[in-house]
Amino acid sequence: MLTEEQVAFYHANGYVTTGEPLLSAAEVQALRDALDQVIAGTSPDRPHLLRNMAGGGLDSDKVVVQIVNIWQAHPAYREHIARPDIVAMALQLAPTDTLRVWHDQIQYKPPNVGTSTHWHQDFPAWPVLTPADLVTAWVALDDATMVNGCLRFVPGSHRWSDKHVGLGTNDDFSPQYDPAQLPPQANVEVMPAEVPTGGVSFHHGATWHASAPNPSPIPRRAIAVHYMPAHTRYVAAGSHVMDTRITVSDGEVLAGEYFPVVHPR
Ligand SMILES: O=C(O)CCC(=O)C(=O)O
Repeated sequence: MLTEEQVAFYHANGYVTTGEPLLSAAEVQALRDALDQVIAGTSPDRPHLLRNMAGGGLDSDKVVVQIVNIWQAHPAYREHIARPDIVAMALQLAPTDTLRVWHDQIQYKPPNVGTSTHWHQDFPAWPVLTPADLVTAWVALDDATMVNGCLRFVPGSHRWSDKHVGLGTNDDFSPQYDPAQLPPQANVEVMPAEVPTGGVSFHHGATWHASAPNPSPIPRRAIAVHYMPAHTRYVAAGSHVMDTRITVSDGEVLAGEYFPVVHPR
């Protein structure tokens, strides 16, 4: 469980890392092996999406392997998204009577060619749901450091606005933003979130975050699970890669077979 200080840190800053690894070495290895199978196309089933997020093929010279809903492809990830320890922590950060998975997401930055994930907030990338109260549990499958492209956060940014229009990335990898959209007390400061193999960091749906390229010989594999509290509702006007899995009507709670309930079980 998270300490009271960690929960308070999350509410103040929009993210928190737990420090010590949560997953054992064997658990991490099982997820790495399953990831290899999914990428090779030899897993029991297929994920919802598998692509190079940077464009082009997986053999390109700039790669972020993005996989959405790897839980659909391999039982190791089906088990991972419902891990009682991570779910219990997510519930401390987003208290609710029913916690569902919106979707999961691998972002794998391969050695040498792994490229950047630009500064963004998750909520504007999810225009099919509201409100922004989702919490993401991001588990490192390799030591994630400043060398191989760990996450970076802007503390407190989840309190400024759910949708900062024009949030982008400068040449020096600092966030590009519009000061006119910030409250007077806002201080745009970037904090790296290094996470050891098997460790977890959590972030809020409106927190500014990014990860830099991976020019190192060390892979940077990670699995993010985006958890939604019970009051998350469908917004039919938006569009998203998960659209084809949504069966509820506009304004209804976003629920269904493809949005597994992980609490209560
Ligand atoms: O894994 C990364 O580098 C980015 C992940 C991310 O943007 C997210 O989990 O919301």
